[in-house]
Amino acid sequence: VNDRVWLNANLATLNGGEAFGAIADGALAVREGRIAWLGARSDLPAEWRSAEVSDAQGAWITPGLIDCHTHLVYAGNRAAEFGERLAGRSYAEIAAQGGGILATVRATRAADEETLFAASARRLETLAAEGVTTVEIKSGYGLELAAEAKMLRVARRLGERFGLRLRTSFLGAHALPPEFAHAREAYLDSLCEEMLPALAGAGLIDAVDAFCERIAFSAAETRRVFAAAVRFGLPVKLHADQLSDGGGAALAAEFKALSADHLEYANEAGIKAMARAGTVAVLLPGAFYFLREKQLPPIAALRAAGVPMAIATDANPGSSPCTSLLLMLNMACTLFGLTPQEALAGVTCHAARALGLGDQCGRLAVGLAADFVLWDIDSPIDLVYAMGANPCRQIVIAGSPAPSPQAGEGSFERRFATHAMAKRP
Ligand code: DI6
Ligand code: FE
Repeated sequence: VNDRVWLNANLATLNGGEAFGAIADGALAVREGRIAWLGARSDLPAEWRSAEVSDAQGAWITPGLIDCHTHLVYAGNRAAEFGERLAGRSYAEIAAQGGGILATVRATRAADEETLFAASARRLETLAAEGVTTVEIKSGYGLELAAEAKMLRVARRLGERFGLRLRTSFLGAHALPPEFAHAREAYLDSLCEEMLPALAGAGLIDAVDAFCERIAFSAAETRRVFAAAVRFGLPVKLHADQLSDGGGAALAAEFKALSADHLEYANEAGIKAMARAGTVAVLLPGAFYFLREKQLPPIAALRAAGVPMAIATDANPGSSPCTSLLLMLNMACTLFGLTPQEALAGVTCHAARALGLGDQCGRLAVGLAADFVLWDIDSPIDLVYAMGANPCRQIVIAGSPAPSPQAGEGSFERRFATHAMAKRP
């Protein structure tokens, strides 16, 4: 692969500091899939003058966007349940009566692997078309070994097919499956002693997640799952304090979790513990919006404590049927009061950290993967401002330009896959 230098671009590096770490009229040089040099074009070293040139034609370049919390792989949908919620039933009520997550578990268990792959690929196509180059996908709609393995295999295959960086999280502790309805301990035995060892052994898990909530698993139960993760050397993440204060933030910090997610009801002590542990706060404005929650996440306290804030879609059929990370940028500002710079950092550098990838991607910096996006915008704030627009012009992953999602024949998935097969081993 030849050296290539991108010229005539404005760079939003997200390397800290003010104004998106912007470099006007910049140059970005790529060698062997990594960023080899970046800076003002006038400072470009002579050795790069002979590299192949890509003219960015005045585009802004940002790091590839990172969606660090999704439940993108599932079958069926819960549109009817949405109707019921609009008529007054609560999310917790529906869950308690066997709907909610368990409705999706039934559909996902019943779906064959190809059907599950096809349904999930359609969602990923939409998500990726907005400049997303790294995606996290959780299991948790199988809740038995075979179905959890099926979900995780589909997630891995999606990553390969789309040529994306993909991280999987095992969310066996998402809900109690019906066959264990009166045997919580037995389900946790099976999770810790059967499912986790088998799935980790098959290389299907990058991290372990749990839903710590009154309607799901207690802090003590979560602790057991985390202890098992530690035995397998796997990092943990946590759905923490979404609907009530269950001490999730402190628990995540205790296990040096990569991230604690949701956090609407997190308390001050938990937030301080997260800061000390280096645990990222993942904010999920789509779920807050779609469930019409009233309790805002403690943004001021997170800021004051210096906890990095990431933003993700939480793409899932029940609480956030959303495949637009750009819309989440807007909602993070309008609903949660983040600044546009905080929002963009939330889907780049901080999202990378939330996946343990902070030294690999999420910023434009020498040595990191050449994952970046060219946007037809006047300023990075445009990405946060517009709702339902997609100014993505081109996506580059590991230095390889992907075809434009807007142009050409056939589905993006097919074109992206052709590209991925041509360019990647
Ligand atoms: N919290 C959420 O927001 C999703 N899972 C979780 O633990 C909801 C998943 C669903 O309703 O299907
Ligand atoms: Fe979630």
